[in-house]
Amino acid sequence: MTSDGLSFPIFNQSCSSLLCRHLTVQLFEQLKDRVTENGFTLAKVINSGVVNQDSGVGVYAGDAASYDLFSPLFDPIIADYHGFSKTDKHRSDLSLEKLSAPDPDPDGNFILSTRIRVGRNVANIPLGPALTKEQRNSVEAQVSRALQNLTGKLAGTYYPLSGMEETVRRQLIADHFLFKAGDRFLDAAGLNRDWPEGRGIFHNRDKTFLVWVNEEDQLRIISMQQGGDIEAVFSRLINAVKEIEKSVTFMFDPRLGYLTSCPTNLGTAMRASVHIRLPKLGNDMETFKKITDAAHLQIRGIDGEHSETKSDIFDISNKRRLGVTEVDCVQDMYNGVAALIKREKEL
Ligand code: ADP
Ligand code: IOM
Repeated sequence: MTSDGLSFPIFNQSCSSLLCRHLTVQLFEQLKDRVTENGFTLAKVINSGVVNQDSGVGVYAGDAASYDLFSPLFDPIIADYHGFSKTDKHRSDLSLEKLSAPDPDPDGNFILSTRIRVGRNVANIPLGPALTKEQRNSVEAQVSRALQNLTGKLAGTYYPLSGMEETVRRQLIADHFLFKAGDRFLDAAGLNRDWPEGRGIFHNRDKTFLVWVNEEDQLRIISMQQGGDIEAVFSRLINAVKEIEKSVTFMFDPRLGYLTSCPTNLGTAMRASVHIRLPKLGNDMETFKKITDAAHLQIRGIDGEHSETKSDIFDISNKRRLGVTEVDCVQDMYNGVAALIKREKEL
């Protein structure tokens, strides 16, 4: 049993999370008494995957030290998800000129919208799952101040979640701009403590540049727009990240890249996605999955992670984020989406 009272968890037969695939009794015994300087324990690392057995991954880090102290569990999960070994080293590259992604759907028949986001966390404080209320509020103050200094097309307003009108909040979620409340995966990871205090959203006038504050990561920097102009979306994101980095220093590890609370986001912390209508491939999931697997892409429902696909519109994004550069992430997405459109036209 861990010092905070957890025995080796029982996983359902249907559980296929990376946690249940990699946590052995031996590993549990090895790690059960370890605690980081911010009080993060094995029980906290695995709680989300124990409570939510339908997790894809099921583990969260509370701070940079979690990735070291609990590395016998994190490293195999990271290797499994990203194909990144213990001796690999992450590389970052945000050069627009290296990307080749002309609009794969210039007539607008398939792609509804394109979105690219990166996760970021402030250096020298814990990650969200171990953040105190005071630390979270001070992240909000620091980040909203930095965002207020943005000019030109990035200029906008920060809207705290506390006090936001319910109709406005719901509309922002329905329009795919804002995160949902009460996510059970984040809840069990300790990421919803003191909700809604310290959380909010910044956006420019056109809602093409947005920043989520204190959701799964302290910042999610987002560039999005209607249609399939991937290069324009990437260009805006690069510009925004560079501007924000002038006033906020982010947590970065020479091996693991940008550190994030969920190991799926390590490295680039980038998810480049399109919402795309594919009625024919949607009826031939075997072919659909063959193309997305070959291109290292993930299929999600259009209402966010863990949402069901309800129609013939899918969220298609890069899966690998660590050990590949930002350019590679967007290129993966472009290549796969171009292949999907080609196949859809043939069917
Ligand atoms: P994240 O990308 O931050 O991991 P989710 O998958 O939960 O998170 O998506 C967050 C929100 O972003 C959801 O409302 C989702 O519909 C929206 N979204 C994601 N990709 C796109 C896209 N290409 N176009 C429009 N909205 C998108
Ligand atoms: N990123 C995180 N929300 N997710 C991978 C959770 C999970 O399904 O384990």
